[in-house]
Amino acid sequence: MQVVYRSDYRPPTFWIDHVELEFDLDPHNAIVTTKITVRRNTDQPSRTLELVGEQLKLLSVSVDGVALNDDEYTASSDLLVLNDLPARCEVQTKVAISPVTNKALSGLYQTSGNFCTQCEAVGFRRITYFLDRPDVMARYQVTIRGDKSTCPVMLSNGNRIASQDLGDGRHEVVWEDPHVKPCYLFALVAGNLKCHRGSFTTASGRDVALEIWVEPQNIDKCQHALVSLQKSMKWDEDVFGLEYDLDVYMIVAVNDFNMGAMENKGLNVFNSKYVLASPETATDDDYLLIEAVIAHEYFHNWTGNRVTCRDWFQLTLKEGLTVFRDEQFTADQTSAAVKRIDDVAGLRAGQFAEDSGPMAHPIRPESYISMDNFYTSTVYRKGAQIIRMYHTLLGQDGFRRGMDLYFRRHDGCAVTCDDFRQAMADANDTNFDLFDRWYSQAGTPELFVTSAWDESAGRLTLSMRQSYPDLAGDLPGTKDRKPVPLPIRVGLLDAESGAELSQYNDVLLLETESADFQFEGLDRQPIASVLRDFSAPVRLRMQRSDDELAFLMAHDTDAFNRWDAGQTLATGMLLKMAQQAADGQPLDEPKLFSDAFAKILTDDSVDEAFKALAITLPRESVLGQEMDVIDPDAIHTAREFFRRSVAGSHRDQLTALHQSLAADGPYSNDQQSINRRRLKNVVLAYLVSLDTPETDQIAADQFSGADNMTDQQAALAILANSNAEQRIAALDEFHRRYHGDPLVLDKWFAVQASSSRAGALSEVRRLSGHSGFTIDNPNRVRSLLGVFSVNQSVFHQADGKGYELLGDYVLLIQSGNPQLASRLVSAFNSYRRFDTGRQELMLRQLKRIASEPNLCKDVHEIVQRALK
Ligand code: B3K
Ligand code: ZN
Repeated sequence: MQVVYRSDYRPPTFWIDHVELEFDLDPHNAIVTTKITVRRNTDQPSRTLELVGEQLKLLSVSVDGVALNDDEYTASSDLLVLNDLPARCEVQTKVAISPVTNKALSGLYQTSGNFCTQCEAVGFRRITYFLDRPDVMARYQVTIRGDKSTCPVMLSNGNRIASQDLGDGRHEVVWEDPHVKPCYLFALVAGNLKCHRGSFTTASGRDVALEIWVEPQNIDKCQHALVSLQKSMKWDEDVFGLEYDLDVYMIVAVNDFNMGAMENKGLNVFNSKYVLASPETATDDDYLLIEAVIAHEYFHNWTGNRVTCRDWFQLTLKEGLTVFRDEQFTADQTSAAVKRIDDVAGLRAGQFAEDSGPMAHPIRPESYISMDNFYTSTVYRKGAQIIRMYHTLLGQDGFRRGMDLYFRRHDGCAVTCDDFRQAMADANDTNFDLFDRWYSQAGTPELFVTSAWDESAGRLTLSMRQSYPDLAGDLPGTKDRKPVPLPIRVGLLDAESGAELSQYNDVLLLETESADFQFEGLDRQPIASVLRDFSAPVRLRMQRSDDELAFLMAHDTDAFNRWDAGQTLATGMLLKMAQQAADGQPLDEPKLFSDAFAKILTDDSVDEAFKALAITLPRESVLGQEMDVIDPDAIHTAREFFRRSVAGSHRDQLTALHQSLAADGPYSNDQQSINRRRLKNVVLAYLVSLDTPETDQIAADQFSGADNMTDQQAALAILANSNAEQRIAALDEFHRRYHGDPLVLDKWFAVQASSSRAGALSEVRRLSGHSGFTIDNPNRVRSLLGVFSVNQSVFHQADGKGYELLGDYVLLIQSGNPQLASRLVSAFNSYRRFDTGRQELMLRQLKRIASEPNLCKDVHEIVQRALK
């Protein structure tokens, strides 16, 4: 299969200045007529224009109005080659496509009977022959013709400039986008949709119509999305001086979508999961995610659309930067500390794991077979951490200067990560050349820190050293890796009072392999707090006693490190217990953590959301990353024992706390109520871990009495993971009530797929045969199989039955929806980290998948990398 290399980038032989698209919509036989005005690229003199396609049926071609004979071009379903073209001309093609059979959800497809498109990265070629690459930017005019009855609404990018009734039961609408854009930002939506309207007045006084388009039954669930959009628009003006640039901003919610959402110019298409919300159907987390995804796609209007990527290897240019922007936005809307902790927990669970397996790649990859495989947590989340480091080093004002220069230089252009780095450096008269290494090296650096105290000199020395752990296999970006620039935020605490010694607060910059940093003039030995706010995406390796960690957990003024000290403390204890479990020894009581746990719960200086995070134990998969050979059973036994033991020691306190949190009045979605629900539900999980009729009843009561989905779903998930006799009744009741609402039904599947009770795996197998399950809907597949595949102790059941189940579904899904299948198959990427028995069983599935005769290239690429 063809490998694309970053080093092979060449500018196109022609530019496209203008695009005129005409769609005659039909589910089986949609006709797309495309007129492109092309201009030879004088830097790349060639008279040949190669337009790519995919699964297209070519009906006709003409140049400057003259139809070509068969011998004047060569064409296949995926390539159209025109020779001897003049320097400027108009090329017209007509093709037929079949939206209703398009199960890949890329290109033009149908979802719940409506038409919709998805073009990033390379879906536009499934609509028409084109120069389907982001550096070709053009103006678009789009005419849509469709049935008035099935497609009363027909949308595309930009402004609606004309419409007419065609008299035969069909009508026509014409859209024009005044901005140049790459074809991956093209969008079309047509169907039976209703609109929730709002407006926004920009800083310079322009009125923008805001339109959220949804299926009629969902019209009451759009207000949160609308408010989120308004907040995002305001925030981008306030923080970055960026205004919206069209008269209308549309968001369409669709049920079948491969990812979260898509930032098409002026016409975002969203997975309905990230639009629709009501207190009865969406949890607090859903509300938060909706706000974040709406913001993310809106922010792309500048970071992605106005300034886009020269080629797909530069994806982090727009994604890392836009994730950074949405993280800052959420931090400003909620709590910066809690947001940071949530993000880092996600980074460690997903990106750190990716960075240590066969899919490890630099944030700017070197090669791909399917670009869709590189929409990864490395490109997105690690990419955002790299952007954050510029911000940490430059401060908000310096970062803003860099952004301003970036837009001044590159507005309307398709550029590279180097261009961004250069703008940041030039605007601040500094040099970021060493940052290049972050873009070209894969793997998570380890930062080793030791401290030395010189009593007579009153001096503390922190010695720091960075290195990369070796990765198995010959992976790109892992040879001859050099030290990367690491901003390391450090503070010192008085060892007796716990007070911050604020004059020592600093951001140290480690740019070499190792360096010593000294803190002078200290009266007595302080406690160092290192890598505050997680100022660099590394694994911190610092020898600290349990007492020192407990001290930081109690006193650190940096909320992130306060939380992280607790996590590190718990991790150490849990790993020791896992060893005891594996050796058949009795397990130690987690005394030190348990004491700290009780203190946090009564600490008035932190909010409930922070408390919830501080008492949440590290995930099983994160604990696994710290073992030489992952032992899922021992980890599970240890973590369950740990939880039960802490709960047992504080049963009365937890019961009282749950009771007082549950006594809050009716549902409200102010921040404090959200925080209190979050804590309440973590506390409930501790209580139910005690496995007693009384504690089960607390969960059952919460389930049946809840007036909002957050409390109800949390109680259901906890019951689904318990031996409570109310478990089945709760699951049945939930299903009875919500089976008609796809997003809530997803939750019903997900809570069962995340359960680790005995027999959980056969339940997942059984649910895959449930009448509500379908492989045609990505949300449904992810809520059952995606959730199950990260449920460590169940997926990695020693007999390999979990692997078999996933293997079956990868094979079933891959021919229809390659992107979805390739996400699922990635669960096998960690196989080298397990014992030989499990390795064998996972390899068996990988080989079984690899030997499938018509394997799609997405899955092929992941499996080949894993097997290498
Ligand atoms: N840019 C899209 C992702 C497209 C994924 C294509 N397989 C959503 C986002 O990151 O905002
Ligand atoms: Zn994005």
